[in-house]
Amino acid sequence: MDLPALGTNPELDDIMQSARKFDIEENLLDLAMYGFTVVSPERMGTKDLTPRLRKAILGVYERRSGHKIADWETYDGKLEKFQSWGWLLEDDVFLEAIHNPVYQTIGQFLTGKSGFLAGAAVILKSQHQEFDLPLHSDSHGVPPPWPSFATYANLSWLLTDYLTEEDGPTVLVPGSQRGRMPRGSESRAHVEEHDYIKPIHLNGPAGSLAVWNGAMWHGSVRRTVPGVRITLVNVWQRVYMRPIERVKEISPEQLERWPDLPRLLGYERIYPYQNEIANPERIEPTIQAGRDQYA
Ligand SMILES: O=C(O)CCC(=O)C(=O)O
Ligand SMILES: [Fe+2]
Repeated sequence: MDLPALGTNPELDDIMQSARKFDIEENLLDLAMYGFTVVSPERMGTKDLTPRLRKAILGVYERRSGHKIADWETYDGKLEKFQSWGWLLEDDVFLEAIHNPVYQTIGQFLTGKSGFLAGAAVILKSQHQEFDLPLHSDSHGVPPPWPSFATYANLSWLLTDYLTEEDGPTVLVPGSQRGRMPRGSESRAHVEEHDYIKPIHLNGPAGSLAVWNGAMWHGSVRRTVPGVRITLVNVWQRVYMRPIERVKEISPEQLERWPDLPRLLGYERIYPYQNEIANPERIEPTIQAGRDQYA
């Protein structure tokens, strides 16, 4: 039977039909069962996007920190402090990336069609940092028992290779999205042997999209080779949540090129109210999102 064609769950049917079109049904199954997946650069169809995202990131980094990295492949020094959130409206290539249809299908699978991009951060990492990020969950403020659906989704553009442990990859604990926050020494299970927590290293070439349910336990290991790991992190949330980043002005040019930006970035919200509900047409989608986890 062709279930997505039967119209029994219209919100889900749309997502599943897109998934079939883009050949990512197996990725959605990984996400549903294990909590994470990696979509290959070929499937993302973003071959030319990767170098442009890297270039834009290094440009904004230079502007924010005053530090220029001439060659990310060989750079082996210290990275300067920089504002890690608030990247989306800094360069049009970031907006181009969030219009990738494979990316959007996955964001919607996890947070519903009303899900929105709550923030964009950049992580740069050289072997100078000598730091293993403890295992944690990004589902801040969500008490246990956690819902069966994702409240947060992390869609990370891997802009450099994550092929070996030396690259300093993210580590993830498959299945942990169903539980609770890690406690005590559980947070160190990726750097010390642990009897029941078995983290794995994320693996994918530059240009992959790594996606995990935000509830999932993850951290990272230090980088031990020259060069800079470059990651663009996009966090999606459900419509009832508060965005991570402060609302910024979308320029008239950006709005003209991408009229869906206010919706995608979660600017079209019903809450908080001022004196009156200014946009009553926003009420129904929010209520529908409470009826159906894919809405
Ligand atoms: O640097 C990493 O690989 C992990 C980053 C992280 O915790 C996150 O993106 O939420
Ligand atoms: Fe995290």
